[in-house]
Amino acid sequence: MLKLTKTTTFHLQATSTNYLRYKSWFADVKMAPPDAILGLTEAYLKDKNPKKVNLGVGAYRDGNAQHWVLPSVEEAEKRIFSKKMNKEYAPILGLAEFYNRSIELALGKDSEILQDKRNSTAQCLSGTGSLRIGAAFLGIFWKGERLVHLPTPTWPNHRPLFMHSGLKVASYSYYSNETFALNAQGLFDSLRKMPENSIVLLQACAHNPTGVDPNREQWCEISQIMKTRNLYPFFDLAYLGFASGDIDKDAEAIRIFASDGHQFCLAQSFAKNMGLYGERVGALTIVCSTKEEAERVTSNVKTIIRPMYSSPPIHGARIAKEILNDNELYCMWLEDLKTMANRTMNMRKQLTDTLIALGSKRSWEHITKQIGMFCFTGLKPEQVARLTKEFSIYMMKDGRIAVVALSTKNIAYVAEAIHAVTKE
Ligand code: PLA
Repeated sequence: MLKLTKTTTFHLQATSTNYLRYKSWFADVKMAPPDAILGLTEAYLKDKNPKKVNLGVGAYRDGNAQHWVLPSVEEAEKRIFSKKMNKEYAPILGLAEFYNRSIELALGKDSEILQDKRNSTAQCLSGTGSLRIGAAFLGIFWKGERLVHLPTPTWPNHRPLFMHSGLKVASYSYYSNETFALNAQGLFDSLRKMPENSIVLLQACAHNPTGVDPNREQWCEISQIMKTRNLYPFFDLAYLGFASGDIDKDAEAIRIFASDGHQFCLAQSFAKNMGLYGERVGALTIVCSTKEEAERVTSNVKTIIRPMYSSPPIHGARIAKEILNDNELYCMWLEDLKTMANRTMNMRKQLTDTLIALGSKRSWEHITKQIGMFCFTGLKPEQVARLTKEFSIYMMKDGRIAVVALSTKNIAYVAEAIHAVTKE
């Protein structure tokens, strides 16, 4: 007869089939740290302070601090529902009418790559899933230096995403903490020093978290250096149209690289620019040297996707497909993009003006100079800690705030709190 002590009773639990569970398989699994961004939402939701503000995750809010379903998306959904469509599986590569328009949006209608059919494109699970399938493909087929260079700083998910695909990760200079601007010289020097045939992750527009992008000349210089050094570009395009409200302007970097003859990977997301966050709509493109090479690449991309999640979800891709294939909806969407970009720029200005009106002596010029969803405030980790502890304002430790989450409802409170922790 077993003598049950306090510890043994913990391990020995009778189940409905009446046998005893006697050991743990995962006893040595340690608690993982919360996610740097989504962990903030978890903490925010638990906070009881009625004044709490979540400036962590980049999710657009309207003037009333509410989620915003884009009118173009609402209209597309109405049309989809009226068609009473089925719920069959999508093909492994997803909906062709979606992903073909998606890549056309990035490369432009007159793209030679598209005319030559040198693109291997697949619908994937939003930006993250597109990056991840691209990384997995490179993890298997990359013959060069198995090293991906990431900008400093970058979106925290880039590092694990490439590492989980069996690639090593290194950093390159990007941003100056002194000038709050691009460290162009440092960036060029970094590129010149990288081992040839390695991979470089480039954020195509609205760099996360800094909100600082190279200008046209600087992109041209980056493209030339990368060509001379045989470096492989992997573009992350998570904010097309969101940076400036203008698709062609935001696609400038990619089009420069395309016309310079680079072959590259491109991960597109429709989370932010169509507000389809939870629908997980995105596309991966691998630009190849010939149509025949693209076909071989595509066949292998399918073998990566199939055992991972089989095929992508259909609803969000149908929405994007409707918008991208119908002129009236497309024009509506361009207006929606402008609405989001303009409100975001307006919030930047209001935040700066309110800080100055409160008597802040610091320079906040960078808030309006930066673009996209985020502002890299320059706040120190201890100031961020005070904002969270004393004011229930949730933001990334590196000082990044989601400007898109500011509204007339919370901006005065946020500005007062920032002023309180930054005045000497
Ligand atoms: N790439 C960059 C540069 C991003 O900022 C994000 C999202 C993604 C890819 C992936 O987006 P998706 O998978 O939703 O399409 N960054 C957010 C959200 C907005 C997040 O961390 O998941 C952010 O708050 O940084």
